[in-house]
Amino acid sequence: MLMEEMTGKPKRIILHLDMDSFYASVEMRENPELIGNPVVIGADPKNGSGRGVVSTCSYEARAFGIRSAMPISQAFVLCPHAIFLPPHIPRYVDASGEVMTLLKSHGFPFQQVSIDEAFLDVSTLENYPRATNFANRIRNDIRTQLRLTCSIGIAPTKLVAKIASDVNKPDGLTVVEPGNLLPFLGPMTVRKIPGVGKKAEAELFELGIRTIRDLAEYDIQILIARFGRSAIALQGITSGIDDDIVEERDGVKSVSRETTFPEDTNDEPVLTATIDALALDVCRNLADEALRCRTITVKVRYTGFVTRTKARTLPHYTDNASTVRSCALSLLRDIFDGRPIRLLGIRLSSFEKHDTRQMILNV
Ligand code: TTP
Ligand code: MG
Repeated sequence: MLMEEMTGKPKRIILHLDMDSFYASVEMRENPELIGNPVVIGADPKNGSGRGVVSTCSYEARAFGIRSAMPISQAFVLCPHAIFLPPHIPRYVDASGEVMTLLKSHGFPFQQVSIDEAFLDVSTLENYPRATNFANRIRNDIRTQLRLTCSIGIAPTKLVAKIASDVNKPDGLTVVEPGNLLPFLGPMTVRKIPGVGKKAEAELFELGIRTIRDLAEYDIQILIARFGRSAIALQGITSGIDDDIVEERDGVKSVSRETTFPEDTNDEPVLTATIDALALDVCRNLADEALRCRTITVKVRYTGFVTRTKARTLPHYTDNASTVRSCALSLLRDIFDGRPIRLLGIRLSSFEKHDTRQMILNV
């Protein structure tokens, strides 16, 4: 408290969420027969002679020593009976959108940092027990609504929240209150600090710095001489002071709406009416953002969570609901196979900013 008064920095509570074995988990959701097996997503192993790398793998595969970025041939040697699958990126982008929509829905400042991780600034919850309850609610919602698991870290800064989300993976929650920073971080190797790679680690080792505690106790002048001003932030990690705020950095990349039916349905008039309503809804959203789009994607989730998406890119930009509607209906016809549908969605992307000045000049 005293430190906050001195620095004038408000006390913050930051939540970092990272999905567990993300690509592999999405594949397991699509195909539950995979659950419980070592699943490796990446290049084709071609019986051990394959080139390319592992994108990710299930925790069962990790037990064999398989890791992201490892040559796929090595993964094959470690576990030849693993199930090797090629990546289906649109599927993961879609699932990522579901996670991010759920996270954003609570109205806290939000920042997505990669396909499967994001920060929320939950300072307005005021204390750690409330933030912990909120995190458990998110975990539960992701589990029940999206059938995926995640790991969450809560801490006074983004950097520490990110480190925390990683320590109890998978399906973990780690809370680091301000008074616990040094006991939590102190014993960790400096390599745990995001941004400290092999090279920085080796340089720190040369100075005799192995753990974050060593770093915190080291003479800051020597660190600055060696690493420049960035050493201040590096050493400050244990103080809980960090100016890096949670904010959305990118513009809108997509606008989407989806509906989960109260009961799974394959009734065509119901599906058509739903597409009508979704098209109107997304176009209204587009107008609010003063955007026009070129790419329309329809998403269908059948009973049992098998999801299909299909996209079409138009030759021109549009914000017209009936154009979006007819394109979405034709996409739905392409992917609908008659099975009952649990969820139907439309996503618009590839935007241009609607320039009203330009329109007036063009008239
Ligand atoms: P990560 O969050 O690093 O990994 P993960 O979600 O698979 O597993 P963890 O439970 O440890 O968080 O990355 C998210 C996704 O990004 C991952 O599922 C696949 C992709 N990815 C790659 O394609 N190549 C890589 O080298 C890494 C690290 C990730
Ligand atoms: Mg992850």
